[in-house]
Amino acid sequence: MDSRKLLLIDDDRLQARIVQQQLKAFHGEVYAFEWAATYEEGLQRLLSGEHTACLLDFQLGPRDGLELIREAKEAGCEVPIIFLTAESSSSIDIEAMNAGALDYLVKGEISASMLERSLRYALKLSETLAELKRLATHDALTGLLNRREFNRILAEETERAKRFGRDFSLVLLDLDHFKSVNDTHGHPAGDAVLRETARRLGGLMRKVDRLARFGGEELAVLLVELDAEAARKLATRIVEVVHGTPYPLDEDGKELTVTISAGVAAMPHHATTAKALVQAADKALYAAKSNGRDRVEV
Ligand code: GH3
Ligand code: MG
Ligand code: MG
Ligand code: MG
Repeated sequence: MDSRKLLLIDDDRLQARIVQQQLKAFHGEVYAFEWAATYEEGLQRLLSGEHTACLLDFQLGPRDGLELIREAKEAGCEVPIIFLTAESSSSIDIEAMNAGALDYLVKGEISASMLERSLRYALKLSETLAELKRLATHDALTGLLNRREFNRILAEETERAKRFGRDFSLVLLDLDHFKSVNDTHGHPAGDAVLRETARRLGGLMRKVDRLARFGGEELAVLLVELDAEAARKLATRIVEVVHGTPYPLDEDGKELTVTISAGVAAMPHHATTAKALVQAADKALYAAKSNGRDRVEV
């Protein structure tokens, strides 16, 4: 069973001991336990994002847990927070839920089973959120980043490149005569070619590179710290890895030779905005198509 980490933010040492004790009663599941005794330490730990759930006390010295929830949410924290209050049915519970707490437990009334139920709920929620996030940022057919997420990353990278004077490059790719692949072998075969192309490209990327499905049969690669010449070399390898090995077709061992064209543009050499960079790469891609396809243009 994988280890999950629970964060308790509470200035009361006794409460910390009770919770830690109750976690031991869980059915064979390992919950690592971390205790923060102050507002500042608690917030800092919470923002590390390494916890499955957080139990948060209301009274925390001169500040309170409501403030902490709001501050954490503002900083983008997505860890489910379970609020601990001193007495039941106070307006503080409602305020805590409104501020973004997932649940609340009344101190002194917390049993191991209540804690377990609340934590299971929190865990389920964070898994659901993670899945929704994946669906919103990735393309279902290829598993690559979708265009919206790629554009977000591109804008972020453009800002970073400007601020720190770094190079980065964009490669736009478009499968050649893809309409005829569909027309000749059927749409499912076309889908398989797209998936296989995504897989082959993934094998050429460094961990920091970002690969996206930009449109129908168009892919995009963002290459950090690579100038136009280095990006051209990588794009050439992409073109070779597509052309070099025939793609298997479903029908009795038949194979299909596929080619792809690439357009490269580099920041800041060809453009200084994300929009202009995409335009420059698109123009280069158009040139690759006009010059005979199955090639790279910069
Ligand atoms: P070119 O070399 O000029 O790029 O020619 P092309 O035939 O690839 O270009 P065109 O833009 O005319 O056709 C693109 C084709 O890609 C048409 C469309 O049906 C197909 N396509 C787009 N998305 C998908 C997809 O998800 N699956 C499949 N199977 N085909 C797709
Ligand atoms: Mg307290
Ligand atoms: Mg196209
Ligand atoms: Mg095409």
